Amino acid sequence: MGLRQIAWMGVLVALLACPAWADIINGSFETGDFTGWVIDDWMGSASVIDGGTDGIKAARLKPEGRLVSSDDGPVFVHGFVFVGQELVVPADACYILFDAWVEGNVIGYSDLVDPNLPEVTITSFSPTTYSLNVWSWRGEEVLFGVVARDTALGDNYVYFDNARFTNIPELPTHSMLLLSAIAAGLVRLASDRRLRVVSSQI
Ligand SMILES: [Ca+2]
Repeated sequence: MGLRQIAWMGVLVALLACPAWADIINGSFETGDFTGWVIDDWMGSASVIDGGTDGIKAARLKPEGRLVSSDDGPVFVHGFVFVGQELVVPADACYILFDAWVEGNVIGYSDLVDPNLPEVTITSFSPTTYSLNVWSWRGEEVLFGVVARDTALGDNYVYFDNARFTNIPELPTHSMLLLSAIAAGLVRLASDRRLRVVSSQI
C-alpha cells in the first residue's frame, strides 16, 4: 500500500469515526456492572456479561414470560426487562448509536422517551448498530433505553452495548462527502499520472 492510499485510509477512518461524549455513563458497560443505568426487571433479569461488540462487556436482558391459565387454556404473558439512562442530549449531537442483537424468541425496542412507543425495533440475530435521532431533543433530558420482550417460553435474550452520541450528520450527506473526497482524489491521481507521462515524453 502506497503513502497515498494510506493517507486516504486515514481520511476514511476520520470521517467514519464516531466521537463519544462523556454524557452516557458506562455506555459500553465497561465497569462490568450497571453503574449509571436504571433497571426494570420485574418480569426477567438483566446482567453484564463478558464479550459485546468491543470484546469486553455488554448488557444482557432476559425477559421471562410465563403461561397463565385461562378458560381457553394456557396463555403466554410476555416478560419485560428495561435497561436505560436519563441523559441530557448534547447541543451538537445528531444521534445516539448503540449495538444490539437478539437470541431466541424475543424482540427489543428502543426510544428516547417511551420504549413502549418504540422508534427502533431490534430483531437482528447478529450485532447491529441502531440509531435514534436526537436533533429535536438537543439540550433536553430524555430517558434512553432498551426494552426486551419475549414472545415464547425459553432462553430469550436481547444484548445491548456501546451506546454513544455522535455528531455526524445524516448518513446520505456523510456518504456523499466521502464519495466526493474519493472522486477528487482519483481525478488528481489521474492528472498526476498524465503529467508524468507527458514530462517523460519531452
Ligand atoms: Ca462493551
